Amino acid sequence: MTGQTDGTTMTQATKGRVLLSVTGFNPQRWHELLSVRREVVLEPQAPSDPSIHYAVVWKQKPNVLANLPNLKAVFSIGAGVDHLFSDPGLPDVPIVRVVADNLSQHMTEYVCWRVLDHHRQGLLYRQQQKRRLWREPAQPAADAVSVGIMGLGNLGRAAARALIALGFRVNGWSRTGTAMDGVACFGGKQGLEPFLRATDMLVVLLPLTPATTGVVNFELLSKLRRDNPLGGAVLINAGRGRLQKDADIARALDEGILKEASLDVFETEPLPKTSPLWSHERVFVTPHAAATSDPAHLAGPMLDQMEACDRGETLGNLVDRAAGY
Ligand code: NDP
Ligand code: OXD
Repeated sequence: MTGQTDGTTMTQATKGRVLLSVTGFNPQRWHELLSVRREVVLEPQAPSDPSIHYAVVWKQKPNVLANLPNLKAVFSIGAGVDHLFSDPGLPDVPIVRVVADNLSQHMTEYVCWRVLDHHRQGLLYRQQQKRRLWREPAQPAADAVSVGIMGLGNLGRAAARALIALGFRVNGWSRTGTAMDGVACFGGKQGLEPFLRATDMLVVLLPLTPATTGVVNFELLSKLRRDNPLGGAVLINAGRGRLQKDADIARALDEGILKEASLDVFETEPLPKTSPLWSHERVFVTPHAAATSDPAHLAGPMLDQMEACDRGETLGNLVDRAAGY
């Protein structure tokens, strides 16, 4: 039960209900955890169901939110919100996205894992092991390698801090070019080329918006620094698949523009079985698994925010609709 400011008491039954609208995974755990404090439904009773005050969504069915008259806010189950904006019936209510230490920690692990594997020549050692070869290649120092992070937001900054602690030189590119200690920061269109020219290993942690769609293309990859101690440029994308052109990455690898790539996201997901990226010997594929939202960490803070909203307080972690992230 939750006390209200007007002295009445809100019970589970009198609080607005939560619509949980998810495609692509089983929402059972989210259902259990959100139901602890609110009634949760998987479908509105009618398109204009007045009992629904909040929606918790991941790739919701198009138009399911369009006509709910008492909807106060939509909560994205992920940090990214492109899945919401692709719905033509998205209503004009506040959108809250995931910003959580637990998610940043997972993404930092993924980024450090992939950066270190490329840096410490994991691919070469796996090939040598298959051939029972006992050979030690030259090992560049971390401070001889520049990792450039495209998208220096919550996840990019957390990864940058860990990479700095590991000894890498870190560059960051963002829309505004906001400064960060220990990172050479570049901003906007004019900052992109100098950022790329100073980067040996590119980590993409951008949101997908109209401005970023397809940005990781052949032309961009051609500007990365190839003459470096790693013996070539490396791409790591854990942002969104439609930031990149899959075919351009394959071409860049085959033409020696890229040495290796680690890809967690793809233009089409699941990655079609026919994609040449699956079998490319210099590509490391993971199935959009770099940082998965954990309901055990996220459902409680979402319910807290719903209660704050009911009390008339401002919501946190709001999406800027004009910017698209
Ligand atoms: P934030 O909103 O905190 O940060 C976004 C960053 O991207 C900011 O630095 C922003 O610039 C920058 N940016 C946005 N648009 C542009 C642009 N047009 N040009 C240059 N820079 C731009 O997002 P998060 O760090 O929380 O998350 C980033 C993305 O990671 C998510 O949107 C999602 O797509 C992806 N993700 C992937 C996961 C996975 O498992 N693969 C898991 C979780 C998230 P500025 O600082 O100036 O605003
Ligand atoms: C997210 C994701 O955006 O998991 O959080 O992709």
